[in-house]
Amino acid sequence: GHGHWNYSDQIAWASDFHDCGGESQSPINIQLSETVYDPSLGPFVLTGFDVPEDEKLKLKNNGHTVVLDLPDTLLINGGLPQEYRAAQLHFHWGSHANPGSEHTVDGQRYSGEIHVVHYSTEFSNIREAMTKPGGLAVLAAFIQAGSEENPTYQHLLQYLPQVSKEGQDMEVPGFNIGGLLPGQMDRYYRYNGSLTTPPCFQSVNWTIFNDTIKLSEQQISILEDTLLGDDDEILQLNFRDAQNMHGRVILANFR
Ligand code: 1SD
Ligand code: ZN
Repeated sequence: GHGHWNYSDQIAWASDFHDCGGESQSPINIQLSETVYDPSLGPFVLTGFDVPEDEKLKLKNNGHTVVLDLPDTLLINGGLPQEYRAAQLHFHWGSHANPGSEHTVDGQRYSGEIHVVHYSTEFSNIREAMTKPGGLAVLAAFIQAGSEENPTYQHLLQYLPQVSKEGQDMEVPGFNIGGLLPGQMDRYYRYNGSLTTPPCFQSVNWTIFNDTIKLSEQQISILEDTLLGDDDEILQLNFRDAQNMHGRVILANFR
């Protein structure tokens, strides 16, 4: 019914949430041969992403993903046409048998994807910004298996068992949030799209980093196997299918 949605019923989203049927939807497949080089896209400047331990951050299982609220002192003041303030970050993942990133590259899906959601400092809060063109900016990066444990990710993954049920939340100590993003942030793709969940507002300036994040196989399993969704089943495969480009162009700041 209205207001409720799930990943196994994506085709029905547009009947309850009009924008989900729009022409600037996310995620998309990044077809590399069709990206357009734009040398005017500058480097990112992230300010305040190293959060001190005594500052507590809320971690919550919302039934669709796990969300870490970010202090409003985290700012992006480069790489985008205006200044944006961080609101929260969350993840999309698959299952042991299937990868679960939202964006794909030449049809390839990665194990998972992190989204760091920001809103334009022209607005006083994210609610106001999320309905306006360019009101939001999401930084996205792919998660894939590597040979070593990722120490920054342990800061978060260790707490997942404590928020395993839908609606559970807790406070976690601050850490270096920037360490959750790829080591190299100089190469990225850029396009105009939407929230990947209902209400699918078409207000997102998307950045997808070329460099990926490496987690150990065991860390990826913790992400895939620890949380329960709104049906009390294991929360897995929480990604939306690739949406039609409808003539949109994907820019790349490198070639
Ligand atoms: O899925 C998230 C949703 O949970 C919420 O965070 C929203 C912004 O308020 O963003 C979408 S997404 O497009 O970043 N996946
Ligand atoms: Zn997301």
